[in-house]
Amino acid sequence: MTGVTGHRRLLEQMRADGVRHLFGNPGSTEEGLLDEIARFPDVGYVLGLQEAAVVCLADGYAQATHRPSVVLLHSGVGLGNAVGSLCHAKQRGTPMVVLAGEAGVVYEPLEAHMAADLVGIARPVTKYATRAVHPASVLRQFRRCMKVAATPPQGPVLLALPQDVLDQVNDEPVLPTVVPDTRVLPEPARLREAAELLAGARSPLILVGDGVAASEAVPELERFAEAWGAPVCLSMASELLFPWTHPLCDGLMGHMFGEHSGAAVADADAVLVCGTYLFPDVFPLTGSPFRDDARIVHVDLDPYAIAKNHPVTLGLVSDPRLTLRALTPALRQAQGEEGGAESARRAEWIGARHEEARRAALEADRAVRDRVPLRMSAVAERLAALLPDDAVVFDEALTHSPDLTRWLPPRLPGAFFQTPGGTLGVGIPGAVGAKIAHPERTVVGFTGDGGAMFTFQALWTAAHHGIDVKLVVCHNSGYRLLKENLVDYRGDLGDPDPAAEFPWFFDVDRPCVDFVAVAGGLGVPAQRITEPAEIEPVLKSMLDHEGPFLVEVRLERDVAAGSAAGGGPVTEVKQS
Ligand SMILES: Cc1ncc(C[n+]2csc(CCOP(=O)(O)OP(=O)(O)O)c2C)c(N)n1
Ligand SMILES: [Mg+2]
Repeated sequence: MTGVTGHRRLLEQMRADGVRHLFGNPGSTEEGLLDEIARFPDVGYVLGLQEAAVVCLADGYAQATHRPSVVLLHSGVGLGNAVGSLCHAKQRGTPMVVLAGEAGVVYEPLEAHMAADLVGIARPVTKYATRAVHPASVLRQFRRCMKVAATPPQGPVLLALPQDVLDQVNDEPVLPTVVPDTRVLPEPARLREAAELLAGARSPLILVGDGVAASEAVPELERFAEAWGAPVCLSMASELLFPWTHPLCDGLMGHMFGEHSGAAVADADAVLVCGTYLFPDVFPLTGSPFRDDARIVHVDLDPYAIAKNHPVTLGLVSDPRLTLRALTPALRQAQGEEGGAESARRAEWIGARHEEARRAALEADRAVRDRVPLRMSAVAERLAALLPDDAVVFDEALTHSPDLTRWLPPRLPGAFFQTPGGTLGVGIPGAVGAKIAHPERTVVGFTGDGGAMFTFQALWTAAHHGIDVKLVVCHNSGYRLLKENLVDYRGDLGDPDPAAEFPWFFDVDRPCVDFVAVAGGLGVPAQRITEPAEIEPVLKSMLDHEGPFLVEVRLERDVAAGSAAGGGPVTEVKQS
């Protein structure tokens, strides 16, 4: 055959789009494409040993770069393994293009072995799913996928690639993908209207989500919150949206019970919602939890998210950064001098309340610093002193996350990632992916002993590719979050002793998983911390080691009654 096949053209297209890594697990239906990869040393192949882990590796990389990552999976079985991770990617809006190989269009009528409806499998867990069927449009479809994945609201997309289509000569032009510019502002009159609705509030509230990070609007959000004297509550947050050290930061809202989200907004007479949908709970309230007289302004690049479940007073399809930047002077003007002074007094009062709560929580941590079994706060306190300022934290510590983030409070955009709830197992591969994106920075990933078991294959990927990531398993020998949520559930049913006993299968302890051995078996050196005296030396060995390293921390497993309570200036993660 003369001419270039679709396999090579597709890789040329990826190169033109600046794709530097293909995250994959190979199979026989993609061999034409796999065989071409060696010709493209600038498009590296990152080998993952299970597709759930492969997608989470690509997810961490995309989170850390805000650009689409590209994944290459094998047929229905590979895509099937990836579905849980894609649920997570869709929920958090990860820009990602998933390519899935299949034998060929010609084999479809034969219902050949392993033929599967890839588009049908992917559709519910992607933003867009399509299949290449002709060599005149393979690159066209790839570019469309890149564009759809990268355009707000970002998300994962699927392109199914029948090998017989790519085997043919492909004469398509290779052109960089065009992503539309979405830096859009509302008309000045609408901005004034928004400012007037918000000005004069006595109990204002800001609810933000990942759209703020996608728009790189953190400094603008700070200025606006300060001008309005409003607490900022983090709704769907999988990265830094607002510095947790800022006096107006009210913490995470949680993702479990609508009553908690409802309580967080119940008193507000004016609410600015920005870059999120309401409410991201597993059990959301069906009625609106807002006050009847609350004035609600929702700013989002995703029109679907605005007034999705509950009415708002004014919806603006616009870019968070530009809108917050323009809204701040408009608000100052609408507030007038007296209103501005009132907002400043309120900001001071909120800040003092948060500082008092923070100081009390740190004091409580210090009081249990030497306890055995260990508290995660004791480890986090020591780690905070050892980490460089620009270290990247990837947090899937679940029930230990509040202990962790009290001592390592996220401060800088791009330096903190967190599971927003959903699929378990994002922590280890997510940190590996983030380290691939930031090889020059220290990256530490945290996961639970439960979560770690879903995607520990990514340890091998780190060892194989020499990815110098640091990983901490918060080992409490079980599914503590499920215990906490059961305490809540029983409490709601009026159980007088809701923490009395739990289903035996919430414990994962006979045998207790030995992560030092698991990591060793996958080529990653590891050490265990069980006693306070071991904390500092083991953390130092981890940070001093060149190459991937895992630390298993044996932690308390008890659950206190009422530990799942939400709302207020707490940093809490609730997952399903
Ligand atoms: C793929 C998947 N399966 C099951 C669950 C349900 N689930 C939510 S939290 C949890 C336990 C997590 O345990 P671990 O990671 O050890 O954290 P801990 O709760 O102990 O802090 C489980 C099983 C889930 N969220 N995702
Ligand atoms: Mg656990």
